[in-house]
Amino acid sequence: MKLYYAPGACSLASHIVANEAGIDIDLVKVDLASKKTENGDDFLEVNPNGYVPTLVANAAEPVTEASVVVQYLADQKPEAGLMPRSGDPARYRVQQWLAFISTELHKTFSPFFKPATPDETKAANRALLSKRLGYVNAKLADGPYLTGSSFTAADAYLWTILGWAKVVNFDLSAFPNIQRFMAMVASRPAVQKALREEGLA
Ligand SMILES: N[C@@H](CCC(=O)N[C@@H](CS)C(=O)NCC(=O)O)C(=O)O
Repeated sequence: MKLYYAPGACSLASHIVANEAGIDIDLVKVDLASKKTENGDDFLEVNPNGYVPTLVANAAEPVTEASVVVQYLADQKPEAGLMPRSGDPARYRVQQWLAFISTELHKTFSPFFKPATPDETKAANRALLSKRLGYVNAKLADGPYLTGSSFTAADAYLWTILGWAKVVNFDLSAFPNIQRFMAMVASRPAVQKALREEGLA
């Protein structure tokens, strides 16, 4: 399986899940600006939308969308417990978090990385993020992870997205449970391995 990624981008969540599950993946680095892979190939031929994560597995069509790629990878090794099995009501809880992270957090952080984003948009997004992170912080009080005592694909996604807070100067000090969560996930060997493999540690 090939995982197309950019260092520190949302694709890091898929990379972490693969490492947590012990799945051997081939990493292919993408330059998101030029849409070229590290081998000089045209990434748009792999994913016409030009974004990571993009997973090329067995099917003719690649698997895309961060919230789905992590599920696909977790389902390859259900015994790792990164996604509850189909039919288990707990699966919906993890999927609910994946959708929340994708739509309420990931896409609210994204405009900070675009130079043309107006200041008013940034201010509005900061306010929205504060609100949503207040909710996440309260939920993590029962943790240590989003759905309780075991680490899931949703935790990998949350940790990846909130890692951007530092980059865009979003202060997390008002959210102690989130800070504790960030430190705990950072110390996981699979996470450290992913950071090293992306040249970030
Ligand atoms: N809808 C996609 C969006 C993924 C996304 O925004 N990826 C970013 C990196 S975090 C990217 O590759 N951006 C480059 C681009 O959109 O041109 C998902 O949910 O996975």
